[in-house]
Amino acid sequence: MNPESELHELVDGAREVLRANDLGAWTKPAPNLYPHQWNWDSGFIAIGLSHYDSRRAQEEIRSLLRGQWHNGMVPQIVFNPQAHGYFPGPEVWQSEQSPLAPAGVTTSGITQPPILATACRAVWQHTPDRAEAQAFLREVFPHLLAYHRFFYELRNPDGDGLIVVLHPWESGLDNSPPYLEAGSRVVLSYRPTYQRLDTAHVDVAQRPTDRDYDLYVYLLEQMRADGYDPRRYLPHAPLQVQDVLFNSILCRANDDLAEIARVLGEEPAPIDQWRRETGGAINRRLWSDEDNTYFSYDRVAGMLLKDDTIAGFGPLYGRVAPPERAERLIEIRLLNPRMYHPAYPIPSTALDSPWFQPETYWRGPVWMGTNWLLIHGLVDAGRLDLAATLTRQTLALVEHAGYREYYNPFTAAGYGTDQFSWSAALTIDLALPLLSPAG
Ligand code: 9WN
Repeated sequence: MNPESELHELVDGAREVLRANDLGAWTKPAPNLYPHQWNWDSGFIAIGLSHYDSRRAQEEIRSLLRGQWHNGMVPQIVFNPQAHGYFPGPEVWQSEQSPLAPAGVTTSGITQPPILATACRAVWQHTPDRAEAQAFLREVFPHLLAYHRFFYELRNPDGDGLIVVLHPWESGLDNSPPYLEAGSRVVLSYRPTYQRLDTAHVDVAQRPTDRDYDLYVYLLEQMRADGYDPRRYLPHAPLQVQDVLFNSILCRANDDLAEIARVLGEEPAPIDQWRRETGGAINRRLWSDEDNTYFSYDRVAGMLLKDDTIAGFGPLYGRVAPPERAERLIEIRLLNPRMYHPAYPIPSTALDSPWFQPETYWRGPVWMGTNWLLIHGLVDAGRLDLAATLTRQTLALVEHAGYREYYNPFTAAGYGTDQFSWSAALTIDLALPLLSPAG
């Protein structure tokens, strides 16, 4: 599998996808389905770009930061005024009505998994001109600090560092079973009126259901009525999930932000403290000893969301799982062919979950982004053998079906949009270290 010439082809093809989706200073996630700039997509894209065009990678981050809110939030979407055909667009979000929103740009009113500091550190590492690399960090550091402070000041309702997600789209894993469960308890006081546009591009069976969208739009409208201000909205928010993957991503981003602070001669201690708090809370509140895994917590219902998904492995990536828990996660679950180890791992939902569907979005298919997170988690858990195998298996998906949005875990059939930017960007990041410098 993946001999050197094929890896070169994969990298070349990936660069071509990123070129085709490049809109000058930022990259759309996909040609038609996603015509705006997305938060964690741009983080992954910047990591890929940084290997061969660090200036353009820096630009990707700067573009995203144009959308940063006055309270520090970096939004899920920065809208492209030229693009149409994505629902919900700027006319639905109406960010300009909120006093917290930035001027001169329209965005959504929620955030996404905070890999941004991690991406900035990678861009800094890969920038050949060291003075330029340092200047980039100096420029972005206050923005990253404000973003993380937003979480600890405004999304930390229990004061213990366990950050709360208020909309399934914030999780990045929109229709993942914990959100289906927590969402099923939200009482919609009316049925929102809207027209979906995603199913014009992708087979309906591969996307969230209309019922899922009713919840998405309803929550959007609830938040919009409060100007997307967590101070006003959070106290009565009907969906509040302390998401294990989101918090793990934040832990690792705190490590990267603290490192950035050290490089700049800034004070890393408060960032290290955030990291300790969140890591401690994940281990105290989200671990289920009887299930050998971590789960997200439904803060409205006051219970763990015991739906078995890839998010449970998040603490490997976040470097918060103690060795004994990491071992149980890997041996009992990750390598179990009935749960997370089909021919093409890692399924986004466990194979034996009642929610599992191999072709539907976050309910089973394999995604490059989550595999990439897990590969890093395995490296940090000292499982270099497994990380190397998973890297090959992940690249095999692209070899088989191209740069698709997600893949069937049994057959590697590709689903969702084609030409998906983060699948391309992460192909570059995973394949390049496997190529010999002369090759
Ligand atoms: C809503 C852009 C985004 C990803 C998410 C993925 C999908 C959007 C949608 O596409 O979500 O944010 O419209 O379905 O779930 O992770 O960032 O690629």
